[in-house]
Amino acid sequence: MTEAPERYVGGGIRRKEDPALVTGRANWTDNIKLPGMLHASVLRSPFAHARITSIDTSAAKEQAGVVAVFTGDDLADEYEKNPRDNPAAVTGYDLSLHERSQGSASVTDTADNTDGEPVDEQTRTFVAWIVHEELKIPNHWPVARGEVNFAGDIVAVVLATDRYKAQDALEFIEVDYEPMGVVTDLEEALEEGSPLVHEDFGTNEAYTWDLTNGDIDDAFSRAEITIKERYLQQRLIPNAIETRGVVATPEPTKGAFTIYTSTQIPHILKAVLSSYCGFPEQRLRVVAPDVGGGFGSKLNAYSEEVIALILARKLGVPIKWIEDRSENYLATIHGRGQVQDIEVAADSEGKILGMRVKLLADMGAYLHLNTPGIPLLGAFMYPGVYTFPAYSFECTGVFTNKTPTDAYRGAGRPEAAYAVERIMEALARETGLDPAEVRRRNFYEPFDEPTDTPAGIQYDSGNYQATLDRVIELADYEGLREEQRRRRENNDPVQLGIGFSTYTEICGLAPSQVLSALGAGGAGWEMAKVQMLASGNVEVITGTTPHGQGHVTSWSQIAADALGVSPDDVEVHHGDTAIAPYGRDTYGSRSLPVGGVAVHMAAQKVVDKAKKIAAHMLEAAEGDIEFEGGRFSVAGSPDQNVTMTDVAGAAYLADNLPEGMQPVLSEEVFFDPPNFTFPFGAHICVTEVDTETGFVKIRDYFGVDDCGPIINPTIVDGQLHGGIAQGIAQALYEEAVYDEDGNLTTGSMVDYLIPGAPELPNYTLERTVTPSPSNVMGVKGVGEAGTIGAPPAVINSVVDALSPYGITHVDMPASPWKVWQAIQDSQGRDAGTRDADRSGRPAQGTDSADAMGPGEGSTNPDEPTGGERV
Ligand code: MCN
Repeated sequence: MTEAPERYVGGGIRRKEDPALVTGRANWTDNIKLPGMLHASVLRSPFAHARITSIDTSAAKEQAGVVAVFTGDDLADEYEKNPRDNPAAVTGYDLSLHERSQGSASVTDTADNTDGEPVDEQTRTFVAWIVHEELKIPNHWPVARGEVNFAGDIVAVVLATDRYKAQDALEFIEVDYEPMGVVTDLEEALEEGSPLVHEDFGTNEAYTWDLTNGDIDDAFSRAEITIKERYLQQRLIPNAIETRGVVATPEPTKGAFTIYTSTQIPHILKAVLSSYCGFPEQRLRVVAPDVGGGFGSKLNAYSEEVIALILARKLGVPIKWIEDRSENYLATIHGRGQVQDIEVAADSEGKILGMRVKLLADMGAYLHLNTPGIPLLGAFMYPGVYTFPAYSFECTGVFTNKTPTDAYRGAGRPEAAYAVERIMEALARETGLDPAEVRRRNFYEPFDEPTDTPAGIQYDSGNYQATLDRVIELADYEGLREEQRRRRENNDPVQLGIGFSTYTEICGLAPSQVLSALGAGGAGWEMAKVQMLASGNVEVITGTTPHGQGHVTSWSQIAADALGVSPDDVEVHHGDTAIAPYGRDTYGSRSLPVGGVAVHMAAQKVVDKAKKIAAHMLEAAEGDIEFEGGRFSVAGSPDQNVTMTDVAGAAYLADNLPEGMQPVLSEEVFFDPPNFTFPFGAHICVTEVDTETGFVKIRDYFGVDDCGPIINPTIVDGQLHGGIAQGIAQALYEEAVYDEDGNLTTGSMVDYLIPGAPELPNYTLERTVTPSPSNVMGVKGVGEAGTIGAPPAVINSVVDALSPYGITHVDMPASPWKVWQAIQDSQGRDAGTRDADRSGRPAQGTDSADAMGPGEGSTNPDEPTGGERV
């Protein structure tokens, strides 16, 4: 690892972003007001699946302030004014025009529009991650044509002089729908005779993808213990503070447009919109102003962005659309939504011999940018921190009449960590080993260079024992077990649970070749430009797009240390394709291990050039020049020196540079790492479970995480706090529930429970540092780590508290109802043998016999929230 000067890196300097954010001086998309701007509002389908038989917009057009109303058919010719020969070659993505022959050849007739005109022969889609050559890609029109496929699909757009007038006019649009069969359940969707989301495919199966490594059948035939479990990953709704919003405006240059949008991916979006709408890419500028969070949901190209752009082009005026919170719940992507069948084979000592995983993954009604690829980010992570000889994985993507799914913090990896960490508990139970011990028996030995995994990839570095040992110490594990024993013996109505999670994850999304091999379109590099102005002050231009992660601060620290200046002298520019034409944006905890490292490398290049100039100025050999604290001096003669500022001035004036050297100090780097990074950690969640009410309180939460060397400990703590909070939210509170007609019944924050500060504990966090060989700084990402580590720690804790009842599983979210019902069920089934009192408490000395069997008794179909859980 290259040594970086340690002045600011590693220090918890305050976030430079915050003064503007906390004093109302941030520039959100909704703050943008442009002359002549029209406001768009969209009408959304109330049906999850229906044919549109007619749309009458005449009354809406008569409403005060309304300028225009458009249906899907009205806009059908607007998307692609100047079709490009090969969008994929230009953007790195093959986005908008997939041949419609995939999956089924006889499909064009069903794509007729309502006027009976056949639509073009190509599929219009936002999907970029083509996981499989047989992937079925449905037509995804920004405004529906002929058919709606989920409640929330856009059926018409109103443009008016203000947002309220546009919204009011929606009520005057008359749409006749002919309801069609609805499917919301993943298993039902695959049954013969199920309603089809896209009839032309003849199936709801979007794809099946598999992976096998080692002799999996042999592993299971040799095993003394086999365990099979089914876990459910409920759907989650991402809740960024700022909802989505977009302003598209024509620029004075003919044919040029700027789009301001609340996005995580201005660069990728530029390529997508250019391709989808047939815009010359060089005339499109995408700006992500201040963005109030995304958590993966803004890692997408959305219909409303296309609508704003094509209408700005059609009418020649700025068009603005701002999402309200109800729309956010319906129409911004959802996360998770999987049925996980997992099996392990082990010997009697608890050593794993093999693992089989079968997933059903809910795609929802359409494929968004990465929808089919999200479960595959988990495919490589089910083995977790455990090494064993054989592994098989199979995932089937399933269409349902629900909001499309895509990346939500962790994206595929929380699902994997949950399944493996839950089944490790089952293995501990089966072998009678302590949960910590069964984990230790299966850990890798500590390693600091790439090491093969059961899934056929290579982890970069790891020391899982160290994090587990430390978290056990930190939590006083022995003391906790002692307290648990006391409570059990005293028949305490509030039982104590201790839950482990030892996780790793794949992040720092990166190697272009690997991403390409997975069908994700490649291009995992990141760009950074570092330029010293004549004054010696610094500008950093980055291709990352922070929306809460503090890159301005972190990148300032990195550049400041390399260049010997103060972070206050560094300005970081991001999120504007006119300033940073190249970039691969922010997601997959990639920004530091790829983009931050690129900043470091570019700054080093500046120093290297400056050193040559300094040598020239000091009339010394370059090899004799030392650089420290912003000063170049001649080795052994410290008085002979020039400052970095002197050198920057000389480079700018260019009147006395070494022969042949170009002026100014400005260096650009494109960094494409050789591997991902794999942060890891060990968490212990301590819960108090009220056996009379089913209420779960998280009493303590301990975490020891390792994301390599730290740039800013305050930011890392913040990332972990937020991430763990989101993991706890999945474990105990949040769930998107649909009724059988495909209505989202948790359509507001009243029904969709987001925990606030009172529900969350104080976290006790520490870190170990295991540098990654994937980059010169040794850093690993941390943005999703908490969300990945937390859910199994919480559920393991709840189940641990309930183990005297023989309860072996409670599905997420472990609501008071589910916990209470699990207790009732366990007593009902075991009434003859269990000596529990009427309050539902376990009797003294009750053992943890498996009354319900692994995976059984965990779903509670009578739960009052009702609806489809996955
Ligand atoms: N960091 C550090 N030292 C490390 C690792 C990280 O100081 N060893 C710092 C970095 O310098 C950066 C921050 O932690 O300032 C996060 O870096 P990284 O782990 O590279 O993650 P990204 O910046 O790529 O952020 C993406 C990640 C993801 S995928 C989601 S989802 C997520 C998250 O970040 N969404 C967020 N954190 C979020 N935080 C906020 N406030 N809002 C969101 O929407």
